Amino acid sequence: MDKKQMTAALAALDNFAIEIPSWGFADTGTRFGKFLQAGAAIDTADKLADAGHVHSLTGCCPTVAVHVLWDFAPGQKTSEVAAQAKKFGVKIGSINPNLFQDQHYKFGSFGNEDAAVRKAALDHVRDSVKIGQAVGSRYLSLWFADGSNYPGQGDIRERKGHFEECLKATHKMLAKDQVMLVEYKPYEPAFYHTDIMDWGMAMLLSKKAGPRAKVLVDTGHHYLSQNIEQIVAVLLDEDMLGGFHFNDRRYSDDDLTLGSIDPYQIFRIFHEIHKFSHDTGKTPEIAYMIDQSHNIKPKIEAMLQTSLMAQELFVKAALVDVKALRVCQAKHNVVDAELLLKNAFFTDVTPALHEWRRKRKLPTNPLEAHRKSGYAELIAKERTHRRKELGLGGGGGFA
Ligand code: PSV
Ligand code: MN
Repeated sequence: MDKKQMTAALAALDNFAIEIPSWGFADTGTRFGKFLQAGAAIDTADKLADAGHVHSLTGCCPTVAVHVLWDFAPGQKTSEVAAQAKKFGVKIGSINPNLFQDQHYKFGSFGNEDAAVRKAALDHVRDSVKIGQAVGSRYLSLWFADGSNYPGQGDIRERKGHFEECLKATHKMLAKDQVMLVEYKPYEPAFYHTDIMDWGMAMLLSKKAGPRAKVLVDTGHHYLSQNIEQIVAVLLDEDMLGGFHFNDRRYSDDDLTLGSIDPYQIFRIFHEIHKFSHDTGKTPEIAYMIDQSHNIKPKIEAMLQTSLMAQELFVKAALVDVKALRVCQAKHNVVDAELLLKNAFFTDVTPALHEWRRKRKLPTNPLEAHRKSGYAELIAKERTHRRKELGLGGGGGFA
C-alpha cells in the first residue's frame, strides 16, 4: 500500500462499524436439527457478554441487534438489558419485533386477512418501538414471514393494502429520531408468494409509510445471481437505502460467514457506497448489521470472521480510484475500468488494518487473540454448569 492508499484506508476504517445480532450467539439450527455448543449463550446477558467480547477484540462492533421475543423476558425492565449491554462495553442497536413465531401468525401478521391478528402485530410493534425509545435505539428493523404457500391461498392485492396501512401506522409510532427499516425476502417460510418479495416492493411500501422508512438489504434474500450492488446503487440514488443484513450464501438464506463464498460481491456493494459518497459528497446513513446464526462454526469465531472480513472488504473498496474509473467509463475503456476494481480488490490491506488496530490498542489478529484469551473455554465450562443447575438441555459438544 502506498501512502495515499494508507490514508484512504485508515479514514474508511474510522467510519465503519457493524452491528452484531444477539441471535448469533445462542444455539440455533436448521429445520433438520440443531448442533449444540457448550459455549452457546443461555440468556440475553450471555449474548451481550459475547458481543462485548467480540467488540473488545475488533473495535468495530459497538452495537448489538436484539430480537424482542428472544431477548426481553415478559415484564423485564428494558433499562436492565441496556445496563447489561453497557457493562459489557456495547449498546443495544436495532430492535427486531418478532412477527412470525406466535401461532396466530400462521397466515401472516401485517398482511393477515384477520383484523385481530393485524392488531396484535401492531401492538407488538408498538411495544418494540417503546423498547427502542427506552434503550435509545435508532432502528426498528422489520422483517415479515408473510406470504402464502399455494396459488389462490391469499389475495395478493388485499394483503398489499393491509401492509400499506400497518406500515403507515408503524411510522406514526416512531419518535422523531427513530428510523424503520423494511426488509424483503422472496421466499421462506412462504414459498408461493411473499408480501414483501423484493427491494422494489420494500421501497414502494417504505415510501408510502413515511420519510423515516427505508429499505433493508439482507444479502441472503435474493434469487441466485441477482446483482445486489445494482440494487444498492439504485436505493442510494433514491435515498432509500437504510441498512444491511450481511451474510453469505450459495443457495438461499444460508447465513454463511461474510465473504466465505463470494467476497468480491460484498466488495462491489461497498464500492457502490464509497462511489456514491465520492460523487455526491454525502455520507449516507446506513446501518451495517450482521444477520447470521451459526450451527457448525464456533459462534464467536464466526462473528469475528464476519466482522473482520467486512472491515477488510470495506477498506479494499475505498481504494478504488473513482476519478480514474469515471475517465475509463467515459471512454468506454472496459478493461481498465474493470481492472481498477480488481486491483483494489486484490490489494493487501493488512498493513492498514494492523495500523488501525495498533493505534487503538487492539490485537492485530483478533481471531488469534480470542483463541489465546481462554474466553471460549471459560464460557463453555460456566454455561455447561449453569445449564445443569437450571435443568436445561442443550449445550452439547465442546466448541
Ligand atoms: C429472516 O430470514 C431474517 O433475515 C430476518 O432478518 C430475521 O429477523 C432474521 O432472519 C432472524 O434470524
Ligand atoms: Mn435478515
